[in-house]
Amino acid sequence: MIFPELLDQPEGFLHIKQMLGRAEQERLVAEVRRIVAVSPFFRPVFPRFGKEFKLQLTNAGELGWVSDIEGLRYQRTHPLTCRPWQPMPEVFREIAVEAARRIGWENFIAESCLVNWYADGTQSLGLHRDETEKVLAPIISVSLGDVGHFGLGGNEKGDPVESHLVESGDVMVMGGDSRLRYHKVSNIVPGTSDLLKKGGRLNLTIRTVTKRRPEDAR
Ligand code: MD3
Ligand code: FE
Repeated sequence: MIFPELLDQPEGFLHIKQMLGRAEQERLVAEVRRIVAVSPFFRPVFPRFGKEFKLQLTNAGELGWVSDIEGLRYQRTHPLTCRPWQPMPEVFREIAVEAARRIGWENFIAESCLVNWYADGTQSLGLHRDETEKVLAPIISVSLGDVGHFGLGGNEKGDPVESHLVESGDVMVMGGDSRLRYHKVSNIVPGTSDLLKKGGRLNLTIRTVTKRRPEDAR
């Protein structure tokens, strides 16, 4: 089967606009509320300098991504409560498996879900690449709430950045030769969605961190 989204996409990067309908978006938000009740959002700091991130985050799954004065890493527990992360919701896993399949990646392993919260228009995420993971499986991104601007760069920090509008219900897949591209998030537009009562934008990134699929065994 050929998916229309596979046409006209740079290799490995896929933006599936409106993959999720309103009811499914609401289910995901309910899961996030459940996660946050046990694993509250926290504002991490950058390694070495200790400057705070603009956004807040939490995680679900076996491993969660954290940043503190010591460095960037995945760990099994919340940095403030010291309790294990909540299990990966089955609906997160299902969406990630389906999205990964659309770039030809079968049997995606959902080991970690990083939940980013951009509370308002002042919160953003600077240009970076995701390289804390031990395995270069695709990363699946789910946008919920207000519209944001996702900037997709290249493999070098100075490469041109193309801007994508990301709306509630959009899913992006970053795999193949796009997996290590630089990217950023800026200009969340307040009042563009009524999904979240308080407004703002939630982003879920569903990730494989350490596990290799049987077919990747070398
Ligand atoms: C492109 N989050 O948490 S997800 C992040 O909307 C992060 O919160 C953004 O970047 C957000 O690290 C965007 C999209 C994303 C994730 C990984 C990528 C885009 C990517 C890897 C390669 C290229
Ligand atoms: Fe990233």
